[in-house]
Amino acid sequence: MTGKPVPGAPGSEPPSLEEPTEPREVPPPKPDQQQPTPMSPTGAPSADPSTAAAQQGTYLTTATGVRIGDSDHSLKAGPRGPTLLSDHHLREKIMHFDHERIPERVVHARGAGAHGVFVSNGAASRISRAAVFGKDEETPVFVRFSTVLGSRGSADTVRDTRGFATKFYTSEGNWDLVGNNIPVFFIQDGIKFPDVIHAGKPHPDREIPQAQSAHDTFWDFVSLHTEAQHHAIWNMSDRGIPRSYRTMEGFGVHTFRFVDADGGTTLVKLHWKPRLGVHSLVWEEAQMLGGLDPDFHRRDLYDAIESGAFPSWDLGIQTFPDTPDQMFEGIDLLDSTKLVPEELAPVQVIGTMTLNGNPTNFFAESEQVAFHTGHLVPGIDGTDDPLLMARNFSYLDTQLTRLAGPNFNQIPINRPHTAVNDNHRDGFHQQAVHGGVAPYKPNTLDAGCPFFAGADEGAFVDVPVEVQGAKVRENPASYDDHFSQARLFWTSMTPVEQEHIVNAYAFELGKCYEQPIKERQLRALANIDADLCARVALGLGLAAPDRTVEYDEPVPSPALSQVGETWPTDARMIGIVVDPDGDLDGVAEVREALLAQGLLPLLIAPRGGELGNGLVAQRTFATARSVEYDALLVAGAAPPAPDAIIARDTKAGGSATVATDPRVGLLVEECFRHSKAIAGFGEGRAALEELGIGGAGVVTGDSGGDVVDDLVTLVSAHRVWERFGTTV
Ligand code: HDD
Repeated sequence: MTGKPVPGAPGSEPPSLEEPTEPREVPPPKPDQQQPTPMSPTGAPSADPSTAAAQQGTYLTTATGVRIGDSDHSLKAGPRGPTLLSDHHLREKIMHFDHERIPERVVHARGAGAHGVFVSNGAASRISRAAVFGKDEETPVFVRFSTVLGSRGSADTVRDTRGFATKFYTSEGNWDLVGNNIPVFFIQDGIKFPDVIHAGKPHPDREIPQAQSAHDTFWDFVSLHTEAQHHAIWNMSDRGIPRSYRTMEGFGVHTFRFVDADGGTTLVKLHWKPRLGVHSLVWEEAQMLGGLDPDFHRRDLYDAIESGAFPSWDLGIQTFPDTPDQMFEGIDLLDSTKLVPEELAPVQVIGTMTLNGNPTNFFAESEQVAFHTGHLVPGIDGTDDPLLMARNFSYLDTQLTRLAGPNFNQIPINRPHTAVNDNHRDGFHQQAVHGGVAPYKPNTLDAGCPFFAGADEGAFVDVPVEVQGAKVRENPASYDDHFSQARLFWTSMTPVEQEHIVNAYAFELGKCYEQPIKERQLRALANIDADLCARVALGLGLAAPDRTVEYDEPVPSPALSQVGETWPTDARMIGIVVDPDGDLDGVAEVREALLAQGLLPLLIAPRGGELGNGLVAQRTFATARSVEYDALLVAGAAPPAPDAIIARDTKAGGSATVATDPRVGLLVEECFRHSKAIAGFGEGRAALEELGIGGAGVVTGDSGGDVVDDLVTLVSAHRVWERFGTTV
């Protein structure tokens, strides 16, 4: 692992607390932060890009470049007198501030982005002519992860689908892959999108609950509109509460069409496979984090990239023959409520994406990035999936409101890294100074420029697909199966995962007020699985109904389960509980050993500051909570200071002989309950014994060296799976 030291770690530079008094050089903008370079009719840049930086020069100025000597006091008639209307600087500063907010995204409002690079291995170049798939081709990318339902300030760890949108700045223009962390969608036809979102968003009268599906309107819709049942069971599974953006799969969901150099076509589904594996929170952790650290996922992504633990994903494709019926093994490839099991069509890796740069400015990049399913490049095309068709309209349209005009592709983060010569002119927020007099075709006055490209010059060529049929508002018969793949998902889960699904349904439906909605959803669950239905019904105190539909029994797909494998542990967080008067040599040793293996140890001590031996407390007993860590290592558990305001452990009669700070007890007990690995050595081992913590997933030893390797092995399995079911 490379990169900057962990903030607060020994050796890192302390930040200066004073505002510098001498002017210093402004860092240069990143290349993609330049304003669009206006193109001349011949395609040559016509303006000096160096004048386009966001901030230039040393001194504070007005928006029109006039230097300012005071920005702290408004212009007044005397120090206690009224403020003067002639203070242009005041008016301009406040006017701009008043208009800083733009409408949040109508869905996926809450998110975080990062820069990176996609490197193709060339495997897809056999079936797609897209330059982005050339062997060893490197393409800059910007990715934005998001929740769907919550507003911009909502918590990261709510139970929801996650967006996974990638903008590839290819040498042939931008390609956007606007996917989710769930491979299927709630609806088959995009015309239903406002319905499902209105149902999922907070109730219109009270505007609650925020960012969650545990309410009547959501389950009213899902239980009536049963094609949503497949997506809903994914939401109720651990996939609905990811541990991190870094540990999520991504899916293009729709079937796309790849086009080779000869015009030959192949149908494909796209998958992002995280190199760190697919991991989730447990529900209690997710709920706690909503209060303790609502920015958990955003922070995790940012910190991992800052620490040099760059997250990466393999991009893979499932391929299918482009047959006229667009079916594969009985699965309709145009139905986005269906997936194709990996056991039937293996995912073939075609490249790897690594996120290696945080945004410089959240608003400019993560907020203003505008994705669009219609942003395709030669060699990648869509299909007639009615969900995709509606999206192609919606994503263009929504930017007009959100980014206030048609020139949003000129915003630096959206700008292609290739020449733009589009004949679009004027409009709100036009940034380019277009030359020429003939933004139309054909023309003679600009010498016929710009010219049409042929296929050999990289033009996007539409696939000449045959279309026919009467105009109808109907679905094909294959869209009528709403339950078989929800059952496929349920039967592919391990018992632990099934238990989590049952608990999630019982929680969500338990939050509904309307009895008929709960009963109707139980009828849908009966059509998925009798045992699932009975267990949820038990939790709700209702009778389990019988199934009402028949379908062929699906073959389970083990690839859908998250349990059973081991994964790299890069940047997994290990809390180390330290007694400043204890074995600091041992602490330094385990800290180094964990860093050497690429994990991120965080020292937790009774108080902040230097602990001795070059060690610095990064968390205190007051600021640390278990949910931040993937595992806990107890090196010491100092008793509370005599004047501590916290309550003493009453188990020990409140006497000063208590060996373990109760806040350490809470840390350990929560980690244990959430089936995380726990280790203790020396004084820490005694603390674990006093707390009665032992069994599977708990390792102890005399020294740190005795426990580190076992701890890392446990973390590589993500959870101590066998402990689930034995805890409350
Ligand atoms: Fe959508 C945003 C993913 C169906 C309409 N969608 C949005 C984002 C993601 C998705 C990841 C956030 C992009 C960002 O970070 O800026 N959406 C999906 C997936 C879908 C899907 C995987 C189904 C397979 N979406 C869908 C439909 C419609 C929309 C059917 C409308 C007909 N989606 C939008 C939108 C958004 C959006 C309203 C809000 C902000 C934006 O587009 O730019 O237009």
